[in-house]
Amino acid sequence: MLNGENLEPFPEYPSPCRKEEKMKYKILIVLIFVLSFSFCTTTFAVQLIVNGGFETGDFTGWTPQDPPVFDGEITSIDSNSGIYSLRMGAVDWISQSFSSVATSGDLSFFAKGTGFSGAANVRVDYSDTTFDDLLFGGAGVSNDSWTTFTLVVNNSLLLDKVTFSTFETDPILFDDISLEGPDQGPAVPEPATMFLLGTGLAGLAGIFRKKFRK
Ligand SMILES: [Ca+2]
Repeated sequence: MLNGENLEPFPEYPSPCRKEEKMKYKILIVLIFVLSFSFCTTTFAVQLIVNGGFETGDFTGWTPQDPPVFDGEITSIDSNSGIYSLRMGAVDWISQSFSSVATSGDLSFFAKGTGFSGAANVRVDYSDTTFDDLLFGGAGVSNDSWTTFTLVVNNSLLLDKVTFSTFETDPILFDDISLEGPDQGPAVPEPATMFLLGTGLAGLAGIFRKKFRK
């Protein structure tokens, strides 16, 4: 009697090919966990400078010297990267204070003279207590090209502010100012980030699982 209700389903025996697919799936899951772990243990340095490339087109994050002494401006005439840079004239200064305080960090920036004779002089102050005088160009070397400076700030002071000053009568341009604080240890993603990461990985695992089952 051919009655569908009485027919026993064929038992499912795993084929060697199916076993191999399951093994691939397990390896994939292990890889995902390893990648997740490395993501969670990566250290990161905090960028302390806001608007270091001046790409907001204004002085956001910065405190310029009080006008009318300050005749600097954000200009789109020239830049090291992006559209804008900071142009400062004679005896101008601009500073930025940080909400987070660090004891050391790597300060880097680009500066460019405007082709005047002699060396261009730029002063960088840290927290109003120490400074570096930097010269570029001069003695047959033009200052009319973007020059990069990297200063390792490492002192016992609390670093909460940097100031850039110019002393030339001709303008000097600044761009891409960056101050990275010390490594903050393992990155701890926010719960929302972890949720997105988790659902993304689960989705990825699902896609591979379906693929392997085909
Ligand atoms: Ca820029």
